[in-house]
Amino acid sequence: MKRALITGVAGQDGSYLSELLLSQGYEVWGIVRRSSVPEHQSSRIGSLGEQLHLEYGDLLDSSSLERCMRLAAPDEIYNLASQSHVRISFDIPQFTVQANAMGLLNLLEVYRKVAPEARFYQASSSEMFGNSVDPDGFQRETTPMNPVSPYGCSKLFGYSMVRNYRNSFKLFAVNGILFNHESPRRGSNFVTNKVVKTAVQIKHKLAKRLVLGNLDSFRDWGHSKDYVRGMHMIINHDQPGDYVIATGHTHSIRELCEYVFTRLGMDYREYVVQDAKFMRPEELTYLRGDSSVFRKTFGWEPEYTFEALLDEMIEHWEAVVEGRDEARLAGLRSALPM
Ligand code: GDR
Repeated sequence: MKRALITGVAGQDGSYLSELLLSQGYEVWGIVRRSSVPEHQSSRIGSLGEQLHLEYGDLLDSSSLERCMRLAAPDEIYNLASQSHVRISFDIPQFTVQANAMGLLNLLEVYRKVAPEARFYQASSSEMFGNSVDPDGFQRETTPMNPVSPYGCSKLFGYSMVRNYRNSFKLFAVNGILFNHESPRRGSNFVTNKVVKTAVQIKHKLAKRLVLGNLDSFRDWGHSKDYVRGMHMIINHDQPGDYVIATGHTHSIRELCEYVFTRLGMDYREYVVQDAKFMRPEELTYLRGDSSVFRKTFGWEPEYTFEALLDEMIEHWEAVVEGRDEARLAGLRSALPM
């Protein structure tokens, strides 16, 4: 039986990856940070119950990482934990860099010393590209990286350290350079879920308007479920490498709003307003990933289109509002986070 250790296990990707690995017979260990809401009650991983081995730990506490590494004795380590919100990284830049850069380095060091035979996956990000675009309109593995946010800078450090450790210490350490990936489990302060959730609220008269930042940036949105399959493929390849995972399609925030509101029988222009507080000091304006190296190497294809992804998210929030998901209805009535 293979053993996996996942940081960020209670997040969107951590929960889908846990389900995937458990379905393949893995013993799955997850590191969770202590918070006032016990993680085993989290709606994302709560249903997995005792199939998951959860341990308290923190990327900023090396001794906790070492304890978890020894307990889990993993064959595969997935570092999915981070301060993952780009705009908020401008408010808390030092914490973001500590968690995403130093935290990753802490984990790499424990990996190198305690479990060097294991394989290591780092959640790298398209945010590392910043506003670099190849002449054909895509970002790919060879596109220059010029991040435009504290988050992007911290991720570029992590990406580089993983390559450095792979080359210096002959470790099987890899990067997945993932473009935006969403699902009903996405946090409500990321734009897809914010748009879908608020549009459903508006339709059911639980909200009056949707307050957004920049409507004219473009993103390449896929489904988290498709992308965690990709993580597992990369870490199980016969040689370590770094790969872009993306759909190759791009849409603006405006197009996202238009699709979601139209599906719900409304015109987004009547409800969407802009507020500077949701703008970024420097914006990454355009993302469109070329994942042909990854597709060719692994035969991967996404199962979800942009429309199928949003339809699933709409159906999720409709179920919540219509009272088919009572537990979540209470949360829906509370003020929206940023
Ligand atoms: P992103 O995702 O920054 O690309 O990073 P996010 O959904 O936060 O923003 C996407 C785009 O939408 C614009 N936008 C808004 N964004 C948010 N969050 N809230 C708003 O109200 C709003 N209005 C407009 C943004 O300006 C941006 O252009 C995500 C994260 O998951 C990262 O951790 C990950 O690495 C990358 O995707 C790939």
